[in-house]
Formats: sequence, structure tokens, C-alpha cells
Amino acid sequence: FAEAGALSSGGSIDIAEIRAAIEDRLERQIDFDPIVPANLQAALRHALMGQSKRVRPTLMYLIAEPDGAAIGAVLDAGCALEMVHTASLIIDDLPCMDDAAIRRQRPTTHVAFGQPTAILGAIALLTRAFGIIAELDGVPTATRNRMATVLSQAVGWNGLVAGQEIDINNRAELGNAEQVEQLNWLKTGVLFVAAAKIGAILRGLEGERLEAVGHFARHFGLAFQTADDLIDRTETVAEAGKDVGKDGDKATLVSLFGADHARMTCQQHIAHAEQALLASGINGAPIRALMMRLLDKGQ
Ligand code: GRG
Repeated sequence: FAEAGALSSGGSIDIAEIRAAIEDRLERQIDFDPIVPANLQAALRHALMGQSKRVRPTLMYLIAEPDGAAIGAVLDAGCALEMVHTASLIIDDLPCMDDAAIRRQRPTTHVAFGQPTAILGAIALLTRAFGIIAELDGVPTATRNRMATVLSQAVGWNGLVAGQEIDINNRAELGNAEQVEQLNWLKTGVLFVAAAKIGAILRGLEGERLEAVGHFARHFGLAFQTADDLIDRTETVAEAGKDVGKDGDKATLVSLFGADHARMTCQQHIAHAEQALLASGINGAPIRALMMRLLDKGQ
């Protein structure tokens, strides 16, 4: 795959090509050396290479808009995001969490490889993600440090982990739309913002433009989560017996306030995202196309 040729040819940016380049780069990232036990290798490959939209690395790539030599580093940073996201999915699917049997159109990692290997695999992906960022080729040390900080804040006790804790132990107490949106922010929004900010940092954006990218991604993430809940609800109603793990009875904007309210909230987030995208001054057309492609189904 001639990534520089395929991706830096200028003119229109093809989202499918970016996604293919990310898949290719992930394959290279998991070219394990023989010390990695075969079972762990298979579990990591199973979790990471299942059917995924690769939203976060694609978003990061579209914001970074790399050219020539920078493409490799941006794809590697995308792999790091995808590894963090995949680690969170493995943990989320465990019997003590959402107890899901299917993920990315495959049996979940713990179903296929057992809980111990699934947990170890998640830890391995999470740690490798930070290793990839530390080693990024051609990126100044200060930039790599900023990227690691952004990612660590998104994952840790202020981010995904906080969201998961609320989801598992406090979701029954969620009574109003602000609380549900706060959960959506922690479970989904934070990693969208990290992806977008990492792209912006790699591109060298600062100040108000960097802030605008963050606002854009926050609203995109919240719209994405709400659209996901709308799709889940439609599918659950349509096909009885769909495997939704323990998700089926969860409090979401859809289950608490109805599909119309959720649709309206989604539209509001899209409008805010569009405004912020405009304010960021970056090439909005391909990002808008990504957003619409992902959010249309939920409308
Ligand atoms: C170990 C990193 C780590 C975190 C621990 C388990 C946990 C805390 C957080 C889980 C948070 C979680 C599962 C949020 C759901 C986010 C979400 C919208 C998932 C679906 O994302 P898609 O649709 O999935 O982008 P694909 O498969 O396309 O990548």
C-alpha cells in the first residue's frame, strides 16, 4: 500500500482510503515478535481487527491533514487511538461490566479467548498506545508529550474510566438529560475530543483554533452517542433477541425522553459541531461528510 501516494495526492480526500490506510497500519503495528504468546497474539488481532468504523483515527487524520512524510506519524497516532478504544471495548464487554457476547461482528474477546486473556489483551493495547506515541517518528518531543497528556486525560479517572464507573454503578440514578449527556460525554465525547485535539496538535494548531476543534469534537461525539442509542433502540425493537448485553434496559436520552427528543438533541449537537468546525478554519467538507455518513442512520 503506497500510503503517501494514495493519501497525499491533493484534491478530494477519500474517507474510505483513509480507513484502508489505518487498517493497513494497524496490521503492521501487530506484527508481533515471537516472544508474544500465540494465544495473546490471536486475541489482540481478534479484538483490534474486527469490523470497525475507525471513526476516531479517521477524524484525527482529517483534522491533521498530513502531507508526505507526516502521513506515517499521523497513521501511527491513529493506531494508538484505536488501541485505546479497542481496550475500552474489551473491558466494557466483560461479564462484570456489560456482559456482551458479540462485538464488531465477532464473539467478544473474553468469549473467544477467556476473561484472563481478554483483560491482559486490553492492558497490552492500552500500554502499547502510549508507547506508539512516545516513539512517533519525526514528531518533536514536546508535541509527543502533549499528545500523551491529552490521551491520558481522556482515558483516565477524569474520562472513560469515570464514565464507565457511572455507567456500571450509578446509571440507575440518572434522572435528567444533563446527567445522561454528562455520561455520554465521559464515555464517548472525551475520546472524540482527544482524537480531534491530537490531530490539531500534530497540525500545529494553537489557541482559539485548537479550542474550536475541541468544541467541534465534543458536539460530534455527543451526536454520535445519541445516534448510536437511537440505532440501538430501533434494532432492539425490530429484532427481539438481539444481543445487547446488559445494555437493553439502560437509561439513555432515547429510553428516558423518547426518540423525538433524542433526535432533536442530536440535531442540536450537529448544528453546534458545524459552527465550531467553521470557527476552526480547517477544511470542513470531508469532516462534514464523515459526520453525515455516521449520523444519518440515527436520524
Ligand atoms: C481500559 C481504555 C480503558 C477504559 C476503561 C471500559 C471503559 C473504561 C470504558 C468503556 C467506554 C465505552 C465502551 C464507551 C462506548 C463508546 C462507543 C460509542 C463505542 C462504540 O464505538 P464505535 O461505534 O465502535 O466507534 P467501532 O467498533 O466501530 O470502533
